[in-house]
Amino acid sequence: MARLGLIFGDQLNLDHALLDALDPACDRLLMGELVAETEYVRHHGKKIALIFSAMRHFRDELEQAGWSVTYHVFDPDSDIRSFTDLVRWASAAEGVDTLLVAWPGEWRLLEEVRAWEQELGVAVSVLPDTRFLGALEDFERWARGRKQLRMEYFYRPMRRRTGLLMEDDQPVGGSWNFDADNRKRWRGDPPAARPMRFTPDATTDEVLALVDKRIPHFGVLEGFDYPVTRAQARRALAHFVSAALPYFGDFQDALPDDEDYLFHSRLSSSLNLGLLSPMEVCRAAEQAWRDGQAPLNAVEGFIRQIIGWREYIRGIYWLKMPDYADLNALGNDQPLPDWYWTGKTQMRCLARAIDATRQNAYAHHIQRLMVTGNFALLLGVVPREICEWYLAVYADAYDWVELPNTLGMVMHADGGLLASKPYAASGKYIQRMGDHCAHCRYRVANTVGEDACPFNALYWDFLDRHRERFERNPRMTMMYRNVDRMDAERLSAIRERAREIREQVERF
Ligand code: FAD
Ligand code: DLZ
Repeated sequence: MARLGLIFGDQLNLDHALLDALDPACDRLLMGELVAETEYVRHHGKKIALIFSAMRHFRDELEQAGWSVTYHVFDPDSDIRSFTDLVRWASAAEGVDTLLVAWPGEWRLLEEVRAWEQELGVAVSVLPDTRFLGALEDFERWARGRKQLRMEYFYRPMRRRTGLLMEDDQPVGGSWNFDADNRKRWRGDPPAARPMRFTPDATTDEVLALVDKRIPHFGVLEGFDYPVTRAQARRALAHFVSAALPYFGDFQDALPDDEDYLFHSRLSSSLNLGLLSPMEVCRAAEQAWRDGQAPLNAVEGFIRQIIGWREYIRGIYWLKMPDYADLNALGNDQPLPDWYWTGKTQMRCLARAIDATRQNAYAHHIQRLMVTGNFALLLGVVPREICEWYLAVYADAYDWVELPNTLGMVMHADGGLLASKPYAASGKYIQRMGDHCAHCRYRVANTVGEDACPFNALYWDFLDRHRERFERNPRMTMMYRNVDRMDAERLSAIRERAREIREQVERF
C-alpha cells in the first residue's frame, strides 16, 4: 500500500502528525508552491517569499532526516496549479492509494481535501493539526451551551490546563489579568527593542527574485528579514524575551509615530508557519518572569495573547465556518478606500500604519485594531472587502486567524459573537496612545469643519446610526451618555460631515 503525506505550506513543524503516522522507509511526502495559493488574494510579496523560503528549508530538513519529499517548485506554466492538481499528479505518478494530510488552516482547503476521495479515487485521512494547544473538539465542548463566548472565560481553563503562571491551581500574583497596567503611552524611553533581523541566504534570495519577476503581489520586497527556519525563529524568540518582553506589557497599546514594532515580538509569522510551538514560546516567557527578567504584567499579557486569543480565535473560526465569512450584522455597504492599498491618505495614523504594512508585511496589533480596523468599522466598509485586505497584506495572515479578528473583533459583523462591544474609538483615543496627531494635517480637537479629524465625526455618527443595536449595551452606556449631551444642531452637523467623508473618502 503506497502512502503519501501532503504537507501544507504553513505546517512546517517537525512534530507534524504526518511524520508520526508515516514511515520514511516506505512512504513519501509531498509539498508544492502553487499558483492558486498565490492568487486567491493579492498577497504581500514578503509573505509569499517567506512561505516559499520556509517551505524549501523545511524540505531540506526533512530530506536530511531521511524523508523522501516530492517538491513542486513554483511554475506558472505548469498544469499543476492547485493542491487538487498536485495530488492528482502525484498519486498517479507514484501509484498512491492513501493520502494523509493534517487539518488545513482554511475552510476553503478543507472542502478541497474532502472532495479528493470522490474526485481522485484515493483514500484521504485528515489528522489533527499539532500547531495548537487545544483540539477543535475541546473548543466545541467548551462553547456548547454557553450563552456568550468570551475569551477571558476560555483563557482561565487554558492557564489551568497548561500550568502556565499557576501556583496551586491559582494564578500567580493573585489575578488572571494585568491589563490595567498595560496601557502606557511610550515617550521614547526605554528605546524600542525591534525584532531580530535575518539577512536572506541563497534560498531566500532565489525566492525573492522569483516573486519579483513572476508573481503579482502587493507591497515592497526589499529589506526582507524574516526568520525562515526553526533555528532562526528560536533565535528571534530568545532575542524578544531578553530585549522586548520586559516592556511588552507597559507599551502594548502604544501607537508611536516612528516605530514599527516597539516591543512587539513579530513572532506571529513563525508561530503560524509551525516554526515555533505556542507552548515553547509561552514557556520561554514564563521562565523570564521566574528568573526575574520580565515583570508579571508583561509576561501574563504576552502569554494571554497566545494561549488565550490565538487559540480562542481559531476555535471560533472552525466552530462557525462556513457561514461566518458572509456575516454583515451592521449592514455595511461602503467599498474599501483605494488608499488602503497605496497608503495615500492625509490621515497620519492611517498613512503610517499602511506604509509600515507595505514595507514590512507587518503592523502591530493596535495599528490593526484601532487604526486601520477602527476606520473601516466607523466608515462602514463591507466586511468581505476589509477581510480580503487583511488576508493579503500581512506575513502572518491565514484565514483561520485573520477572519475572526477582522470580521468579529474589528467589524463586529458577527453581531457580538466574538467580542462584547465594537472597538469603536474617536481620534482622541489615537491621540492619547501616541503622537501621530502631532504630525497630522487634521486637527484631532475638531469634529466638524474641513480640518477636523475624520475619525471624530465618523465615531459619533457610528454611535448614532447604530443606536438601536448598542445603546443598551452596558459597556457602551458612557458613550451614549455623551451622544445624548449633544444638541440637535451639533448632531446634524456631525451627520453631514460623516456623510461628506463617506462620499468623498478617497480625498481624505
Ligand atoms: P505580539 O503583539 O508580540 O503578540 C504575541 C503573539 O500573540 C502574536 O505573535 C500572536 O501569535 C498572538 N496574538 C496576539 N493577538 C492575537 C489575536 N488577536 N489573534 C491571534 N493571535 C494573537 N494575527 C495573526 O497571526 N494573523 C492574522 O492574520 C491576524 N490578523 C489580524 C487582523 C486584525 C484586524 C486584528 C485586529 C488582529 C489580527 N491578528 C492577526 C492578531 C494580532 O494583531 C497579530 O497576531 C499580531 O499583531 C502579530 O504581531 P506580533 O507577533 O508582534 O504580536
Ligand atoms: C499563503 C500560501 C501561499 C501564498 N502559497 C502557498 C503554496 O504555494 N503552497 C502551500 O502549501 N501553501 C501556500 N500558502 C498557504 C495556503 O494558502 C494555506 O493557507 C495553507 O496551506 C493552509 O493550511
